[in-house]
Amino acid sequence: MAHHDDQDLLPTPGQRVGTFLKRKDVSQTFVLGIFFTAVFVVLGLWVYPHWMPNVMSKEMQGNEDIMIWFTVISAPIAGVVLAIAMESFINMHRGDTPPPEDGPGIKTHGPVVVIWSAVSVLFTIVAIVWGITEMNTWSSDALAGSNNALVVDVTGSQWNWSFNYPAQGITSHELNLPINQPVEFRVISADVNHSFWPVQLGVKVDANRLSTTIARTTPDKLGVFDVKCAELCGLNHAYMETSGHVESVADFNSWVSQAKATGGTQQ
Ligand SMILES: [Cu+2]
Repeated sequence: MAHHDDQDLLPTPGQRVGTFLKRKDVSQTFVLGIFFTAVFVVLGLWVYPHWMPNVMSKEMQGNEDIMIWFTVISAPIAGVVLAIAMESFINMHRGDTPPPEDGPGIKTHGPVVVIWSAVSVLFTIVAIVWGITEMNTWSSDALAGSNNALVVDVTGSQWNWSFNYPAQGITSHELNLPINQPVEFRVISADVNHSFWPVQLGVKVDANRLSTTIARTTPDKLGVFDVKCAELCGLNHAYMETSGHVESVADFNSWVSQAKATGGTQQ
């Protein structure tokens, strides 16, 4: 266990940075910091992608990319914080009583404040610029696909979703979408605020009572996706979910004609 004399408790002015870096606890923290950073990079690049929902649209791919890369670039921060915590834990004084007096106050260290602030600003700028660029791509994609977009009117109500396809003339509690065709969800609520979230399609938009909100995406993978409500909307909010299907164009068309044959309303 390290012996702490008064010297250890003194603040560390700039000219003593060299001495500070040579301290055993500091170098141990440094090594632990590198180790934990590597762990978070591995988690971000290889583990998280398996835990996250399937990617069934370009928008979802964009969401996952930003989450993965932001985990990687912020790994050193989490790594260093965890290393300091771990170092303190390893060197804790079991059974000690705390010193009767406080050590000297910690003085502000200019360069540390400047570097810390600059790094935080840089991270924020990366997130903002990345987010805006991504949103811009989405809007221009949506604009390019708006002529042949499939329109689905989505209504949220306590506590289920219903889907109306105006061009096809059908209403259903099932959400079926043809693959590779842009879709425009026009979302509204019949009662309280909900939030329409087709998870694997990578979009989410509020469902309000008096104004229609729009979310656009293009499903590019066949399969099942989850439809959830992402706004606490009452007792059965957690159960306000269903599943949707991305189908081949032929399957979608036969579902539409089947639904029409049964009177235009599918349950
Ligand atoms: Cu809801």
